[in-house]
Amino acid sequence: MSVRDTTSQAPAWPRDVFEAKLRALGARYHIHHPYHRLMHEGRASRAQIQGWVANRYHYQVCIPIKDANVLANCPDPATRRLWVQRILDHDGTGDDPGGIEAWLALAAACGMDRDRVAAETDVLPGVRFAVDAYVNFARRASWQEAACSSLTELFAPEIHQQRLTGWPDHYPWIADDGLGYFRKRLSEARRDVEHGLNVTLDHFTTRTDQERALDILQFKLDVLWSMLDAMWMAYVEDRPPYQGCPPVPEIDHDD
Ligand code: AHQ
Repeated sequence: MSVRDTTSQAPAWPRDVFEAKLRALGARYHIHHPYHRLMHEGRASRAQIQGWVANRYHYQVCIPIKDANVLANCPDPATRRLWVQRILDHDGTGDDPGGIEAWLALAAACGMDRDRVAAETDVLPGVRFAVDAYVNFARRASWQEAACSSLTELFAPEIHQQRLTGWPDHYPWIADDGLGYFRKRLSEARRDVEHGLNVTLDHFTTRTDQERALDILQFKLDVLWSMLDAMWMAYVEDRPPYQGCPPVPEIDHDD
């Protein structure tokens, strides 16, 4: 009998135990990835920071698309009124330029070409696949499952605070106004995750459902970890995709 079969008869965990098990997965949050430790400990080169900024831009611009899929799958106006704020936080409103603009300000503060970042010229295949897996998950899953997948932000305030605290000393070449995105997310992440956690604790009520919720959160942890794995290969191991491949042969043709 598979482990899953035995848990299907097991009683549901109490709400506080379920929450504790979700929070325990923080042990696998990308704050522990060697790439993040490299940046946090001040050991990242300018190129490694710039590579991270360029690739995380793809994640940032896909978040509102992911959240629009959550809205499209959610029949409840009260929930949509809360969830739509996540899109506005990134896309901006009349008086708030939004998180995507703040990320481009971070790129400019890192001495990068805003248009090149916005064109996603340097986004690595592995980053693109991980992020697209997240967007496609939210497209196909129930809105509650997609809400559960956003719970990696339970662990995000610490990582944003680390950057605000450490980067000015470690990376004085980054203009201070570039760190506004991280300041912005400190409060937004806390607000978002309170709603996302309540949706998750309320929706996943059988033991099988609760185990499913843990699997969903692990999937999202995999998304974040895989993005940094791709960046590690490219910017730390200096092994970008196709390095060492022979040139693609030119094929002559008439027109
Ligand atoms: O800047 C981040 C952000 O806007 C979001 C939205 C949220 C989601 O819906 O999945 N997750 C998330 C995250 C952001 N920043 C990451 C970072 O390390 O800067 C953390 C990431 C997350 O924890 O999922």
